[in-house]
Amino acid sequence: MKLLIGNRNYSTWSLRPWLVLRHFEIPFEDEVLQLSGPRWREILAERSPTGKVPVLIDGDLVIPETIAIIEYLAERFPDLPIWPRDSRDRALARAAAAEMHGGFSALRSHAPMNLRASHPGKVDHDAVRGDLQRIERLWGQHLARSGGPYLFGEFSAADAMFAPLATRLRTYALPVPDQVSAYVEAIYALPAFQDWLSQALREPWIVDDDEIDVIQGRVAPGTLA
Ligand SMILES: N[C@@H](CCC(=O)N[C@@H](CS)C(=O)NCC(=O)O)C(=O)O
Repeated sequence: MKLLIGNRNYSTWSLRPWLVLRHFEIPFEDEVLQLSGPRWREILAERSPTGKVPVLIDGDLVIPETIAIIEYLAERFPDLPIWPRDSRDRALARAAAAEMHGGFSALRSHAPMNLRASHPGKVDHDAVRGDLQRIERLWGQHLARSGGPYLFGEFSAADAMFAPLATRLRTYALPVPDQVSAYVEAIYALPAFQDWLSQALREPWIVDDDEIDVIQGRVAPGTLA
C-alpha cells in the first residue's frame, strides 16, 4: 500500500490518513509530491485523480479523498479500532470528522498549518473566535465523556482528523482553555505524530501560500529561506 502525500510541513489532508496508517501500524510506504516548485500542479494532476493529495494506492485501486481513504482502511482492517468500537461513540466520531472536513474555514484560511514555524500573535483572534468556541465545545464534550486523553479515549480517526487543527493552535498561540491545550499536547505526544513532525522539520521547501508573513504582506513571495 502506498500513500501519496504533500509536503509534511504544510499538508493537512495528507497528515490525517498518514497518522491512521502509522499509528495502527499498517504496513505502507509514502511518497511526497511537492506543493510548490516547477510543474507541481501538473505532477499532481498526473498522479492523482483529483489533482490533490492524499491518495491511497492499494494494488490497482487508487483512492483520493481523506475520508474515503480512512473508511477504506477501517473496512480493510476491521480488527483495528480505527473508529471507536462503541457504536454511539463511532457515530459521534464520524460526525466530528465530517464537521472537520466541511468546517472550521476561518481557522483553515487565517491560520495555515506550518509545523516548523512559531507565529504567536499573528492571527486576528476576532476572525477565528467562532471556530475556537466551537472547538472548545466539541472537544470539551467528547473529552468529558471519554475522560481523554483523546476524544474517544484511545486515539481514533477522529483525532487524526483534528490533528492539523491542533497544530495551528500551537503555531499561532491561539487563546484556548486548559482542556483544549492538554488535548493539543496529547496530539504532539503521539509517537506517530512525532514521527511525521521530525520528518517535516527536515524538509527544505517553502510554500508561500501557507506562510503567514507572505499572506499578510510582511515578506515578499519567494524570499523566505
Ligand atoms: N477534499 C480533499 C482535499 C485535499 C486537498 O485539498 N489537499 C491539498 C494538500 S493539503 C492539495 O492537494 N492541494 C493542491 C491543490 O489544491 O492544487 C481531501 O479530503 O483529501
